[in-house]
Amino acid sequence: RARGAVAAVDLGATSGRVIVGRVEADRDGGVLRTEHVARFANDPVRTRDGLHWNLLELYRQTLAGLTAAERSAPGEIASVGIDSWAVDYGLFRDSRLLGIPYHYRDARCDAGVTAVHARVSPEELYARNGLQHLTFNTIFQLATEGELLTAADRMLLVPDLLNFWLTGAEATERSNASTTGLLDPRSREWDLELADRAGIPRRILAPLVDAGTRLGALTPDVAAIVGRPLDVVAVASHDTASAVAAIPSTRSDFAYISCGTWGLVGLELDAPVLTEAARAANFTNEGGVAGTTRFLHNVMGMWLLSESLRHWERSESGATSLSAGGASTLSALLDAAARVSGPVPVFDVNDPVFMPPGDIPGRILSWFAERGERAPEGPAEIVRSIVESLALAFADAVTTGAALADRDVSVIHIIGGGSQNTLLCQRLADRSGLPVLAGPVEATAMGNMLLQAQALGQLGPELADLRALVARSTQITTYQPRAAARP
Ligand code: LFR
Repeated sequence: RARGAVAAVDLGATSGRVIVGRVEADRDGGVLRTEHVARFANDPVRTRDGLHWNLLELYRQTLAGLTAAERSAPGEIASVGIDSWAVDYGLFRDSRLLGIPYHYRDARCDAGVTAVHARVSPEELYARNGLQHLTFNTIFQLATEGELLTAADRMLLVPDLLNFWLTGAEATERSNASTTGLLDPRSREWDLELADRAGIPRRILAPLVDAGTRLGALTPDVAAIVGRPLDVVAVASHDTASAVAAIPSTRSDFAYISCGTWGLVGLELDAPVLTEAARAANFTNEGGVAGTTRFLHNVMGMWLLSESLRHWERSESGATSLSAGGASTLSALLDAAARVSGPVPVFDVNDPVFMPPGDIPGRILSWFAERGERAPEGPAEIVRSIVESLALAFADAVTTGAALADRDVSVIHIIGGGSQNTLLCQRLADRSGLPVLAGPVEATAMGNMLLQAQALGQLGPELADLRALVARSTQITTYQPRAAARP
């Protein structure tokens, strides 16, 4: 077996981290040991033309993180892999980045949706690309680019873009390509005819590669910064694909919630479900590792909590009312929310009004006011209402996904940052009537690392080999449904 550590660069919508991992063999089949070597904020920047990712800063942090990784394990790192959120991209001409990549929460996409739908009906689009309708799907974003699209000779999604800057290799990894709206979910090849009809030049689509493909070594100037010409591997570069790969399950009748900024709720299938019912329910067919389909629905997720907290911390009156309640951090707020007794009103977390950054608590209150319903009062009740509404939306999506795919579900795995939220996990168990298995928190980075370990031949070739290793390497918490607590 090849030896060596691997480094995962995992970029989330609010923060990034670089983790070094080693598969350590033991009698029971080995475990993954991990060490965080860098953490950094990912703060978007609003300019006159909209909301952007600070991509240069993310690249700088990636270089700094890889330098730290090399220092923590000198000479030991066998490969590096990058994953991030999906759909967003940079356009290039002659290898030069054109413009500053947009954030998917920017409000520019409506024109792109209208333009694409005028050429390809929503029904046909779904039959061809299997994607739930999200206004920020790459195909719609590209349709808003105008002249820039005419000038461009390449489009690279965020992880592929960073890989290009690190190595000079231009490729699009398939799990993330599956979120563009331009990939055929059956053949996993670019749908060039669809691109033609949507007015997207074929030349901007890079060659596709599968997760696990070696892209090349760091270029000499990058290697000089990092300390060594490390090898870069395309991992399942869509963060959700890496997270789902790391579900610590040994069975197949599970639903999952990859719970970070978003709550991605669904099932793992052998083939896409492209029915009209799946389209109407807004379920997506994204590409997973080892030929699997991630049949899932985007639920608004922890964004509602993190952005509410940011709003309260920003606004003076909020800060006063928070400290008056003795709760200034998320964990204190969640404790207070757990103590709220009596029924708490719930709202539709997927209402698009909650998409843009800003005053989420205010928008929640307006949501109730517009419907003439009683609204939650004060931060603790608002937080409880968010948690209850998320648990309800998650449970509903599990039921809907199982029905659409005609599958039985006996357990829900929740992974990612949201798996630490005990109130959410318990209420999900109560509302779904199913046991909820929580953890690992760092599922995405683990999936990233283990795919590299697999490519190095350090573990068996099956998805089951990878998952068994995660199960041996993490503490899983079980939440049983409480019949009396069902709403
Ligand atoms: C989660 C995620 C979702 C995708 C959203 C936007 O981080 O990747 O899977 O729908 O971000 O890219």
